Amino acid sequence: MLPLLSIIAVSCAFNANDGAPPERHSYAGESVVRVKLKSIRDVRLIDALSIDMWSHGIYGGVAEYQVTPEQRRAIDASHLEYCVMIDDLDAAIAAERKRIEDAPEGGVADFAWFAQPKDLAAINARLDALAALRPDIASIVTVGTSLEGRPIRGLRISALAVGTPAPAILFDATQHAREWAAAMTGMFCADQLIEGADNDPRIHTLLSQIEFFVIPCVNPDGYSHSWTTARLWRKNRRNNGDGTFGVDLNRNWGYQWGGAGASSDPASETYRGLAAFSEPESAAMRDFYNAHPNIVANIDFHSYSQLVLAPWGYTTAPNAEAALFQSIGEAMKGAIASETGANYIAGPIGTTLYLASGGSVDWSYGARGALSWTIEVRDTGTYGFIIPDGEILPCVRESFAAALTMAEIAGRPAVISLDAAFPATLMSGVATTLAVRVHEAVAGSVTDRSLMRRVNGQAWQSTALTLDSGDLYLAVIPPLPCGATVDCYIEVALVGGSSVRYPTTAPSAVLTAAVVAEQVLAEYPFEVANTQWSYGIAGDSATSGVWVRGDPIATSAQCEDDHTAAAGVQCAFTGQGTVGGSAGAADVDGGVTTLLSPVLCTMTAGARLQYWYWYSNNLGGAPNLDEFVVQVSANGTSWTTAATVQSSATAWRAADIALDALIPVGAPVRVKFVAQDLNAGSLVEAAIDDVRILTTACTAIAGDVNGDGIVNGQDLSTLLSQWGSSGSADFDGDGSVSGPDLAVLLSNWS
Ligand code: 0X9
Ligand code: ZN
Repeated sequence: MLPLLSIIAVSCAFNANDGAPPERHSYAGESVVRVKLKSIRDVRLIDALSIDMWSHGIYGGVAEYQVTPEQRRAIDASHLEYCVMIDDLDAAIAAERKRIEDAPEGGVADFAWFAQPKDLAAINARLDALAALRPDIASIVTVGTSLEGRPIRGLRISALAVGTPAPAILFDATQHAREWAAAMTGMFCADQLIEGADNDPRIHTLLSQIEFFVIPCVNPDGYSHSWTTARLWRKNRRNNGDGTFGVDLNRNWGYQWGGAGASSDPASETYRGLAAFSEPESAAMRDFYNAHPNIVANIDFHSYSQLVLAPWGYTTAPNAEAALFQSIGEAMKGAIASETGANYIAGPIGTTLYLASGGSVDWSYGARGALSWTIEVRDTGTYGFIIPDGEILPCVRESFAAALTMAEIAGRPAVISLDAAFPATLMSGVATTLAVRVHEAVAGSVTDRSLMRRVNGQAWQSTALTLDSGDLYLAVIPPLPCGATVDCYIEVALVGGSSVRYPTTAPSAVLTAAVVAEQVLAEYPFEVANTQWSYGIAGDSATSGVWVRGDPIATSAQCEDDHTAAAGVQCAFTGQGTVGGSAGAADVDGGVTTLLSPVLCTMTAGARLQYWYWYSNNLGGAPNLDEFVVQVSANGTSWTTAATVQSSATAWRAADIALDALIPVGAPVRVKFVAQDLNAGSLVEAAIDDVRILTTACTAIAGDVNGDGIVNGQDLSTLLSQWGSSGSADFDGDGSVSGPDLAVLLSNWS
């Protein structure tokens, strides 16, 4: 934080209301309630019984709504369950105003500037002061002019001279006026980038590579209005000509403008405007993007809900680089958690929040290819837009941590990510293929893409990635011996000789996996009869749908094929139906039916039970009430539940259960699968296939003195150094390393 003691708020030269103070909008008697949304009917009801939605609610969750006293009485009379977040909205707003008025004037030392929200004049004054403080790295940019004539201002921050070819990153905030915490976040980003320019090595490096633009208030008219007149103003200040004001700037951008989650009603808080980019504020931002084709990434800050949101907003369909977005989003979420411990959720807008078309990040990514996120900062609804003073600093700190992490990953000519987490273990003896995304932010900048690997700490080896499709490349780790440890990283070489790596700091940070072997202790694919398995046992109460083994005949609830259609046709399932039978044909009725295994193996440390299952219970008179239970036993008499399934699917699903906590080592392992139709009658169908018990331990190889899974020169030299005395190479245990030990080693030479 910079010691800008000389800055005090200056009066706002562009305030259209320079004369008499405007009359404040009264929220008298209004409150904010959090409503439990148990059905789609609840969502519709509360929409009708509220004046504004503060956060979005989906069926099954909770959301906050602003309500009048009449609406609250109607909610009281309804079946809706709610609790009160802000009982007296006017009082909460007045208390916030008083805190701001009482704050020490010009309190700008240390973090004090971030102790209270700041109005537009204070924001503009501070932008000027920051530029004046470090003219070598910071300069004012003016993006354009708002409808009411206010400049939309920000800072360019970089150690690079203007015009130097480099990727640019844009942080912008406050498209929505009332989201004051977002404006503070933008200001903190600017402040910290400048503050850390010389003394924070991460920031120093970033400023030498990237041109940053920070626009803390994209909607200055609305922002002013939220300070002077209506605290909860969201949109810009367009006079819609029908008595209503305001276009939602974040519904006015021109990518899929006019789609879902935006309103054509001028009175709506999500009014999209008459046309894409009809508003001077969004049009100015578009022009700014177009004037800076080097913008490769963006964060658009909003409040509230604690979300890191990626495109798309206009559809729930994933974008072509969804995996890349998710992995960078998760990195931001992690940076936030390590800064303050706060929990944010990372995901695409459409599936994490709601559909919202015409948003800035959809345009930024869709029309410009920039990796763009919306971050909804604090809180999760306790105070909502009226963020308590003490929460501003942690809020902006964690958001800046996310911004910095994003810049380090995405502010490069190429961006690397893995589709799935790097595996902790690899199977020995088989190649492992990793799906790697290489997003070329600056086209033509990449010369080479490779997987770097080293086994047991030896020399690094390189293999080229192969192109699959789009930005997806495949990296193949060749077969490795059991017991080995492999370190990997991805390296993308750039024109000019520099490179981008994943992890970014490789090889000081690497991706590490242990190579293990799968040992199957027991396996039953149900293809051949095994009379030791019991299909229904004494004490079962089902009157139909008892377990059988065979080739199932499908109904709309039961499978037609076993799991491994290629390797056979048989599985265990609950009751054989007839061709063309109804959904309820031979389903489980009247009670319990049990599929019981014989002793499958002796328990070994680390053993896992794997099987494929089919379970459907969402049809019939009382759907979704029953459960499928899997139990294991160490003695055949007492049983421990290893898994229960309530969710229904007409598909085979895999299960993988660690047995360590369930069965003591050395005990005989038995398993049973229990399908049941209890209480009210419903339609239950289950099937089981490919039951296996396995471990992932390496078998010791005789002669492998250092236990790295390979018998090679290292083992030989250890053996020779122990020649004639006792030691780890005394395989036959005769007290002396000698000829017979050497013979063992050579016979197992890898
Ligand atoms: O609805 C919005 O515009 C944002 N939420 S807010 O509560 N701050 O209004 C979410 C925006 C998601 N981003 C896009 N749809 N582009
Ligand atoms: Zn917003």
